[in-house]
Amino acid sequence: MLSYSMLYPRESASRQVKSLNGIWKFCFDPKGEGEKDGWAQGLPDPDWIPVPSSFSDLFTNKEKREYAGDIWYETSFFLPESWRGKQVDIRFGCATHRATIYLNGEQVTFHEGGFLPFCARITGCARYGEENRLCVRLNNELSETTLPCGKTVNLADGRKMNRPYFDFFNYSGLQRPVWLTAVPKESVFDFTICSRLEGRDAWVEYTVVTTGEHPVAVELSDESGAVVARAQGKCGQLHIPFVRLWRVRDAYLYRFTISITGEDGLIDSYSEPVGIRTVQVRGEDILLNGEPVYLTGFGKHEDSDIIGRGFSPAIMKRDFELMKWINANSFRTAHYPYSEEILQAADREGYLVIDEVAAVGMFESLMNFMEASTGKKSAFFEKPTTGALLQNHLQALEELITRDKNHACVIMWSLFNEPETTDEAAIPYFEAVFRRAHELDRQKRPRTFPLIMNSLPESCQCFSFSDVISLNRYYGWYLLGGNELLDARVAFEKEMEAWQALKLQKPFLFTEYGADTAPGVHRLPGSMWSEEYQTEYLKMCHEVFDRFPFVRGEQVWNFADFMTTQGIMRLDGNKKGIFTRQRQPKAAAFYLKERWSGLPAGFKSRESAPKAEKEG
Ligand code: GCB
Repeated sequence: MLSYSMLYPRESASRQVKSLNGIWKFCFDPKGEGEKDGWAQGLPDPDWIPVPSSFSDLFTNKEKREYAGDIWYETSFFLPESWRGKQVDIRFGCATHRATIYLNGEQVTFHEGGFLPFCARITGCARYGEENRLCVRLNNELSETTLPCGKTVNLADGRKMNRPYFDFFNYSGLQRPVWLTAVPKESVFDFTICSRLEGRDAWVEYTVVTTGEHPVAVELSDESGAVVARAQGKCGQLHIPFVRLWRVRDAYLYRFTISITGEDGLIDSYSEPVGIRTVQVRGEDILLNGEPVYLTGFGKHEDSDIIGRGFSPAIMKRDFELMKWINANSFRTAHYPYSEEILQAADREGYLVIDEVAAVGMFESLMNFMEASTGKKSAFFEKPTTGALLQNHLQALEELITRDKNHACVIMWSLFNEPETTDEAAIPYFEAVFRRAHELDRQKRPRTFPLIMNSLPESCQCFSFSDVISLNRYYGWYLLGGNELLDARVAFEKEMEAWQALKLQKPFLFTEYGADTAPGVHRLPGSMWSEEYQTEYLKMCHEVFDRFPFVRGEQVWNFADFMTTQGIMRLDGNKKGIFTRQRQPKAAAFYLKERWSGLPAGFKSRESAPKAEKEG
């Protein structure tokens, strides 16, 4: 179990929450001497910076934009006298990629991994009724034991540089909200729910973890506030007659409230919106509430102009509006866990989410795609770093599942992106990760991982671990593009026939397919990089998908253009977006909108399979 609570900070009669977002002090520390020089007590001659935001695109100076190494943040806050005697934490939405936290000069915690929340307990060293100084030493260097993977090299002038093994810019910093929280000493630490349906009723099994022994009561209320079920004890079941289920694009959220009461009344209460639904894989079907669903949507990124990977409620809102407009019903959190606020919005909007851990770059290859189709082997899981990497992977997985397990929107865990699977050495590593995901998840949601182009039916050693087979395929882009699109289709179908011949009896998803498209470039006839070609390419892929009844979803790469490392293969970033980085549509958006509006929810399920074949 984690040493801190992952519950999202929420106020209640017993809990206080104060935002620490805003303007902080900031210093680069290229020599890594800040700690020795006493920066934990306060930064010398600091610059200022907004939190949350990535730092890179705020500056006009190249060294700052591309900076790799230590960076320091500082802020101060006043702690009310009334918080004395409570358990006081600073909660970071994330700190990329690792952080040491100091309060009033004293180290309070260290956290590894840049995409999940953690808390620094400050009860002991906090000053009540006074100002407190908070300093953060952050480090954004990549290595083969970090998630995501990469390496850090030295340039001729002594500067460090990150070399990611993945295709997105290594944005870092305090990129998500930071909170100050006060909860009673005896408090709700965690809870887990798991629903079961029986006719028109639901049973919600729950477990609550608290830090004390006083009695616990839970209740479930509907959207009007009326209590529909109650129970006593740290674990039990709630019975909901005539349940309103959480459905795709038709979400209904109940409120789950936990209270601890003592001799003198309420000790703590915590409340969270929850959707009631079941998820299951049966044969080739993905079932939500027992009904087959076909996924439409995208692989996304947290990425936008200026703020980089910084959380922005406005960008989040625009993205959901665009996904609704285009008739998407799902997305994958490529290639790392997203801000909790995004999952809360997906719960509210009824979006299906494939929740991915930041296990990307586990194939030593520039940007993860350069050698993808060459058959190159990098013996990644034979490296001496594998043991330490696995530990970090399992830790990140525990944090992810603990954080996201109660979200109705999360229907699947993605445990890697495009790892090297053609080497037997990968097998024990996969075994450990897949097993752990099942142990951690009370709901036993399906597990998957997207397969890279050279993980083929005949060469991949690891696909059988997946409950759902996810393919990232670029026939017509990295392979046989442009005038060879017809040959691309032939090669693509050949691969699909080889999968079909295995009779896996599992659903397949396309978690990536896409073509780089420069917005505003129009060509008649279409040619690579033009908006016309993106549509031609997508149509070709869809014709292939529609021929195979076991394909149960399509997520285009990518929702929007996004920033990557500089290089000859990328023009101001990756341009495979259906929307531009500024969230305006390319021509293909109108084609997708039409295709997705016409697909029935249970497209290709047993009943509609013959029809799908005919249409294909
Ligand atoms: C992939 C990767 C993704 C890349 C994409 C591309 O297979 O999973 O991170 O951005 O290809 O566009 O090359």
